[in-house]
Amino acid sequence: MKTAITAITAQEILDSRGNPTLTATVWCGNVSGSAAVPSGASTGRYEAHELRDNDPKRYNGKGCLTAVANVEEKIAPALLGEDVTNQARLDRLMCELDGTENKTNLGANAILAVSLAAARAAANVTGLSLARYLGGVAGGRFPVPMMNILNGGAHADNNLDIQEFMIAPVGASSYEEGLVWCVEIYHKLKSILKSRGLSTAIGDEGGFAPNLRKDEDGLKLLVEAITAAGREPGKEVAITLDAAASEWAQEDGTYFLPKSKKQLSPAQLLRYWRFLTTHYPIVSIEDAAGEDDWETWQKLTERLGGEIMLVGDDLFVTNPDRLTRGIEQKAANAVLIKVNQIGTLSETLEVIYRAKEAGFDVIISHRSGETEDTFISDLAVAVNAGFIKTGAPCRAERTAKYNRLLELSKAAK
Ligand code: 2PG
Ligand code: MG
Repeated sequence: MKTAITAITAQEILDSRGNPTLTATVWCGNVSGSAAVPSGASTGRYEAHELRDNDPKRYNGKGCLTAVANVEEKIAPALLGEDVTNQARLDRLMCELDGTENKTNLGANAILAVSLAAARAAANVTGLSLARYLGGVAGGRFPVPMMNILNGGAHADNNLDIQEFMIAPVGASSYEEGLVWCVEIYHKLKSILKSRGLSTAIGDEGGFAPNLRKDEDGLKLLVEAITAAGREPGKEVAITLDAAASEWAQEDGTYFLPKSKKQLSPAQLLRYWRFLTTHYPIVSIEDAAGEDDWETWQKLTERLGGEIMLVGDDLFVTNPDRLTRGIEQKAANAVLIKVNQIGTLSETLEVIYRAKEAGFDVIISHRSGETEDTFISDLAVAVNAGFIKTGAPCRAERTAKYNRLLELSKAAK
């Protein structure tokens, strides 16, 4: 059987923030597939366990040698001889071998590396692109990019509390056209910042990270840049935000915005989002409330859900159970998908299809700590995701994803 797994190897590599992560390679005879695992900075409390060595003398405790050893010494023996195209079984075997809810024993990073590498190996064995292997004849729609061109929050050392100010070319007729628009806007934004003596240094996801008077000024800048690039704000290019408000949530249920040092009650937070969405062409807010604040999420969805996407990232952590709760309670109306939040491809697909069934929008996402791996581009096309969020058109780990989409798009013509 040419699809039988004959070897699995792994090694430690570096991510875009200079922290270690790992890559795994799954072999079927002389055909192989590799995949690397990303890592977040604004990590949700309910994400699957990212296994680190915790050896303070090496990489400040962040080494991934234990995860590498788990792949080679524990996962590999359990999967040898298995059919690489039976993704659901491979993922189930790894989850059983781990035996914990959060993948604490083997590490979600170790499991994910193998899970994704197996899919790549399977695609290579069958001679299909990863997108075609994952999506079959049903896939093939290209996502609208959400480009994070202004960075704040935990992703930059500036004074902006909102983590991501993004542009989405909702009026473009193709992925390529949208990409051109976004890149042109990115460069316009750079010129505007420069002309005002503001910093054009970039944050973790390639967006600019200037100090501004307040977050609202970031929205003004985006509208200005969109207009300067000859696009109509809202109609052709809309704004999307990731507040990453779990970073603001306090024990007592209030919100503290650490950079502006503002304290907001949930009701004030709601009013803030209502104000911004009324005055700016915002079509989506991610993590507009904290990961435990289901009540505010419900209110937000009730009040703003008819007009914009309310995207659960830390709220859902790509977890089927948390998403089901959100669907039942009408908290949010869209889900952010990050493969390493849950740790296997099968569970990721389960969440995507459950979301779609419930009428939720699906946004496939990178992490702030990324690698050159472009798995998420293929995944987005395979599942016909509405959007992909993978940073600014800057920094090779971000552009790799956009470039892979260009490649897939050309191949599809
Ligand atoms: C997010 C992500 C990606 P991080 O919050 O959506 O943009 O950031 O990977 O730091 O969690
Ligand atoms: Mg987020």
